[in-house]
Amino acid sequence: MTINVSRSLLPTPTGLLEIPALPEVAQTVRPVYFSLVVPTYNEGRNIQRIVSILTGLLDQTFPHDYELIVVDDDSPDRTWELAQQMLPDYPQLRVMRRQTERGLSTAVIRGWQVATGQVLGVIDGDLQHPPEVLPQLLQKIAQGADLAVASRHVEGGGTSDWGVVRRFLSRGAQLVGLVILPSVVGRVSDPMSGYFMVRRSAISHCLMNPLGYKILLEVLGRGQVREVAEVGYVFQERQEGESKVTWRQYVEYLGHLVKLRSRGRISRFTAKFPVDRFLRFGLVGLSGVAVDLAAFYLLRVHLGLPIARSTMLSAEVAVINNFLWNDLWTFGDISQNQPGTRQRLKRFLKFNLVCLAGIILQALLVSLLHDAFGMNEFGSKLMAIVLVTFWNFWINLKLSWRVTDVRK
Ligand SMILES: Nc1nc2c(ncn2[C@@H]2O[C@H](COP(=O)(O)OP(=O)(O)O)[C@@H](O)[C@H]2O)c(=O)[nH]1
Ligand SMILES: [Mg+2]
Repeated sequence: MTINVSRSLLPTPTGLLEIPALPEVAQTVRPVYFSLVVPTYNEGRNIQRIVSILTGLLDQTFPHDYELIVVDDDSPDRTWELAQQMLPDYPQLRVMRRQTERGLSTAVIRGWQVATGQVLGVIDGDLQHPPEVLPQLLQKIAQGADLAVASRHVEGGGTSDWGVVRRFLSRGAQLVGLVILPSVVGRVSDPMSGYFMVRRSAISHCLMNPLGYKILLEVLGRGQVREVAEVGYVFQERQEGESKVTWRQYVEYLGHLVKLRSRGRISRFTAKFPVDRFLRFGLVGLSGVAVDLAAFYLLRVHLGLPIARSTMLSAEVAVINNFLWNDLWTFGDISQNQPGTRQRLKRFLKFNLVCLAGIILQALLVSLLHDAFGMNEFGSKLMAIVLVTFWNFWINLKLSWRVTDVRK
């Protein structure tokens, strides 16, 4: 009889995609510390392996204090049934077979709705997310992060052997996201990650309404996530089964960004525009102008270099000047948490790229203001400088000096 009970499937929640708070959960069941959802669709060839690896790992860390929730969308290959067969031997395993809804993001939320953990996580069911990273993610949460994301784009992260096109598409999608929804997409280095954990308290009672694949966007866009931490991981190649990603997911991704944006939730994270920081950034920018002119004078007059070379070199000297001041002063508090020459070099490279993009943007704006709106040349240039300074500041804040670690 016990076997019958333990072999039964979880009920599938319906209605609003809202996660209850812990006190409500605790009234009906004994909560665990950690609930990990594994969304699956046609993962029959992976499911048993991943369940046994994950439980093996979690049994060591949280014996009896975790649950593994497989949420399968009624896969034609009967993934859910294969998982169900494991129930008697894996007491921490739960299985849900969804028959009325489909889609990765909603599957994850439905899983979290029946979860009892204080910490809610998600990992792909195809072994492309290395399970060994789990303890590191959990450690970040224990250290105070509200959200710990496994990232391909930080130290220790990567993609096994992705071709140029795939990398380009992935980064392109990220860039589009940064333009449409900078305050959400810019908070993590890998906003497309489907491998992360979040404190229940950060997302309980937020009405979710995701579109498509990118559940992390939804968590960042609607939750109350304060501290974010990242852990590098290498996205493995699929050994068994097939990816379900098609061109449709790219379209859904764009729709998801627009949807999140139009809900006006952005202001909630950014809270207020960081005026202090912006003023410091502006002052550093002005110092850069002086440095630029002085270096130009030195190179052109004293060293007699050609004008084009002097211009480029003096501009780079100004970029270095600005970077150093910004790194020490404007964003000093953030840099402190990302120590080491390597990290600094990375920030410097990003800063350079942003400056370069800023120059191009400035040129475009000047010609637009001048040619299309008939503004005079210097007026256009001044206006373009002001606009690009704002843009520059924002992108640098979100990209070069992004906060990615838990405050010490
Ligand atoms: N429940 C559920 N899981 C899905 C769905 N689509 C994909 N998945 C699962 O989500 C994970 C990631 O999907 P995958 O197709 O491998 O994406 P990729 O790794 O980006 O190519 C895998 O475990 C899939 O089985 C879906 O519609 N419903
Ligand atoms: Mg996959």
